[in-house]
Amino acid sequence: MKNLLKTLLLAAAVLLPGAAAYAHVGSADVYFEGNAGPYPMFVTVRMPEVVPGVAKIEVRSASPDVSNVKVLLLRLTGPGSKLPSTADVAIRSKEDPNFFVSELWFMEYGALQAQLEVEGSKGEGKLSVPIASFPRQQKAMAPWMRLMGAFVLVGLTFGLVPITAGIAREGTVPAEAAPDAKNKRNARIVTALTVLAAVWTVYSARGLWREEDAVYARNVDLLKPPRVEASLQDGNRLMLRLATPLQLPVAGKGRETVPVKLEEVIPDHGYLMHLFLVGNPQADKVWHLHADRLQNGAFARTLPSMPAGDYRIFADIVDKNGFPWTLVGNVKLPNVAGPVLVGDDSQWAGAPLAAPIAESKVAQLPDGARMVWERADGPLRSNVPTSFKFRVENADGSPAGDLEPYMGMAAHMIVLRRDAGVFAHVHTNGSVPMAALDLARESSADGMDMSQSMAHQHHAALPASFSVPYGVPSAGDYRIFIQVRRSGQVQTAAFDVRAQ
Ligand SMILES: [Cu+2]
Repeated sequence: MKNLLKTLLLAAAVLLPGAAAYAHVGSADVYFEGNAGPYPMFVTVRMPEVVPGVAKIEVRSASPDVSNVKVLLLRLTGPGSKLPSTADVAIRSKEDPNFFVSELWFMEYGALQAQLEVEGSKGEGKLSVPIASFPRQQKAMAPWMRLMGAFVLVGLTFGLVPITAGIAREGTVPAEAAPDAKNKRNARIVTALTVLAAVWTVYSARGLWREEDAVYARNVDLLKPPRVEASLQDGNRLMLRLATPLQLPVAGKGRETVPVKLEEVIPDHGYLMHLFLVGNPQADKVWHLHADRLQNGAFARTLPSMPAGDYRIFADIVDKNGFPWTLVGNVKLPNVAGPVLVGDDSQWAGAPLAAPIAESKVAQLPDGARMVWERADGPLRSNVPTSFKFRVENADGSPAGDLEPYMGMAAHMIVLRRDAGVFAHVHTNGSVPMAALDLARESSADGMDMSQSMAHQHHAALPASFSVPYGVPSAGDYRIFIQVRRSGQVQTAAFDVRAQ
């Protein structure tokens, strides 16, 4: 009975719009470019808003020789990563033979992966796409469904009353005889008992329903971007602490959670924490720093010289299971005097985000060079998988020849919506964290394409043009920062755009 009710409750969960969540803020869908053996693929995972829920996995092959794509879902790490379910055969589009779509049920929270098995004229290939699965909102039940549920529950339960009473009154009475006094008395007792049982059943079903609802609401809350509290010590040391401990709920296990320890986060492209401090509310200054972990799970970072002001904090970490969290917060700083930026730390300052927004496609770089956003004509559309293409050119317009990997990658893109409801830190292979990608490669080492591994990118001469696969999740004004390294120096370009 309990399981049946649970199934009904889950099946009936319909909802209220709520704030979207974490790992990247407000940007849950996965955009990923990678090779399945010989086949370059652009994969988009459209995440369900509720879990359990159905995700749509869209696969676009860059080459026309792919004939078949299968997709299966499994955990990113641990025993579950070795126990694949049956693969779903993706449906090939009739209009576009290079486009395949698969729909998969997401039942669990946490770090998962979609494994693609691709067949074509060049043989087989595999590709693993890390996915962060979490419920984003709780939906209110539609009134008609609420009414129907109540009717079924109350109607069926109390429907037992006349049935049991009838059995008690007439079950033992011969066909043509009438029930005697004893039969009638039994019937009254049975009626009373059945009514009591029916009331108890409906009452406990209501309790079970409410508990299930409360647990789900709590899970949505636990997986919202965690708040970080910031304080300044010794004039320039920024201390970061979680407002409440991180917990990953376990789907379908009531109030069970797994604690996520900051002591156990894993490095993501070389650092445990990518710390972004963004001028608030103008987005006219950005620092991309890397904080050190202290023994008690707190993080700290000695700040460079910074002007007084209000700053938004976005701090990206990846837990040991490959689940990415973006910690968010605010800090008011006085004028800070600190050391000069070195190594992979970087900074940008520019014009405030204008209102109304002034779209830009060209950004000046420090030495007279510029970065050009090769944007298609027309507005930027939200939720459309897009290759954000950029080109770095010298002052004379020739392609820059001095691009080097910055933390192992050609470029880092930081996407910020004006109201900070969206923050994403993405790379040339997409929105998945590099640390999760490394875990996916470890967990399925057979036949995986390693050519994009960071190790292979070091010391390579990089082309002046590159692209970042991503889709902005919602309409609004965005500032997009692109960070590259040229001749040993990190340079940042900013572009403004309104998405529809
Ligand atoms: Cu990055």
